[in-house]
Amino acid sequence: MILAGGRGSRLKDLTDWRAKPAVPFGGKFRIIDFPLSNCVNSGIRRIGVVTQYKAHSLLQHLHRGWSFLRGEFNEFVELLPAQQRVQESWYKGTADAVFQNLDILRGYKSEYVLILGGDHIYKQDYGEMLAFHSAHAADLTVACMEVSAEEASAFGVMTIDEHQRVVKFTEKPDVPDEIPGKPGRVMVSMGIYVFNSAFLYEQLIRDSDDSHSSHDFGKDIIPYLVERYRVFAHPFEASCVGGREGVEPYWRDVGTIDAYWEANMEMTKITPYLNLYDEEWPIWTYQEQLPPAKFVFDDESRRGMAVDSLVSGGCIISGAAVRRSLLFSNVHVHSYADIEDSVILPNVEIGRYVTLKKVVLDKGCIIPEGMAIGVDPVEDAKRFCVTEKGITLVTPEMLGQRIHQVR
Ligand code: ADQ
Ligand code: ADP
Repeated sequence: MILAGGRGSRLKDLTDWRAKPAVPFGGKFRIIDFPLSNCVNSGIRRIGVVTQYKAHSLLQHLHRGWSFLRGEFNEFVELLPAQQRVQESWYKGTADAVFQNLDILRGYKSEYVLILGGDHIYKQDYGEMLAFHSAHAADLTVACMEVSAEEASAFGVMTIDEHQRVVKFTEKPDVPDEIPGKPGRVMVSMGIYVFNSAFLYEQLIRDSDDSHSSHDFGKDIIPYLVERYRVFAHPFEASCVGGREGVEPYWRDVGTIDAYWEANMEMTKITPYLNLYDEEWPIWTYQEQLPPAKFVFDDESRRGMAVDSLVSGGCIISGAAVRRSLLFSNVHVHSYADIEDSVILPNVEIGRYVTLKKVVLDKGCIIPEGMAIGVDPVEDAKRFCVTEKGITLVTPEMLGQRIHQVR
């Protein structure tokens, strides 16, 4: 069950029209492609995606790109939008989102249920986690990783004993408990859970009757279970795919514009942490059929190139220079334009003599000739959204352009 119903409001205007799991990432993908690909590559091919907030582009993407599993082989990606099936409310919390689909979930007749969020970038073999769960005869297994104490308050914080058993769990504490013997380091939940199915159903029913509960896994279910049942912590490094020696396993919450920009920029590095070329662990997505990217060298401007960049199908870079940037599909860049350290979402038109530095351009923007963005932060802040780290987010609405196309 992939939970894809939250808004992700720290992504500001990028999630005005779409849920966070539907936000485009990495020049070609959407965020949800990563957990979905992890499932398929792990051999988990009966998948429900729980949606709620602004789900249109997410549903469209799943419909177009994730219909390749074959029902005949009992493999599927099923869309589970909030629809007030069992009660007159939308999904109140993550546990309620699963509870409201309990009959559908029961119909899958599975022995285990894997529950995860739809909004992180990482590669993980959930099969390893399942094997761990089974070997420890656990009721619930939570994937965990170490973070610094400063970051830890955004997570569910766990204390683990020498047998990997979780002895304490606090959702987003103000003062997180550090790992004994490792000052400044904290063990946190990744929001990825393996449950024994019958046990999960029993607990969801119990929780649904609890009027004090907010019906959330992190806030309610897990703290309750830790005190009463066999809850184990599975270390991410044991199931992370493509990790490199001496490098922390790759997992990114691209929850803010700064983190989103940084994680995208990482992809333009010579050897990114996350290998998108790994045939053993492909990341699947939907992309419409488009002509190949085209580069036109212009003798006058002495330009027509992109370096240290990812350029998708349908793009034309004509007489312009692009450096350390990601161009999603159908981006046209015209002569004398200069683009650096920027993330350009699909269907964007960049006029002549435009300068972009550290900019995230939302889908459908038309940047008029001569405009400079990312050069004068004071001026930019009047029209656009400028982050603490100096990244400028620009949407068609901010440019006074109304969008008619389907996002
Ligand atoms: P958060 O990510 O802050 O913490 P939450 O906002 O509940 O928790 O989101 C979890 C997932 O559920 C997201 O993928 C989101 O899209 C989805 N979601 C949220 N509300 C939903 C709803 N009403 N219906 C359907 N889907 C919904 C969680 C855990 C922490 C853990 C972090 C790791 O609670 O303990 O540390 O994940 O990132
Ligand atoms: P510029 O402002 O950079 O001069 P143009 O829109 O005039 O941009 O396009 C310049 C070049 O881009 C053209 O010469 C052509 O090679 C290529 N181009 C533009 N549109 C298309 C298209 N629809 N199909 C193929 N190539 C195109």
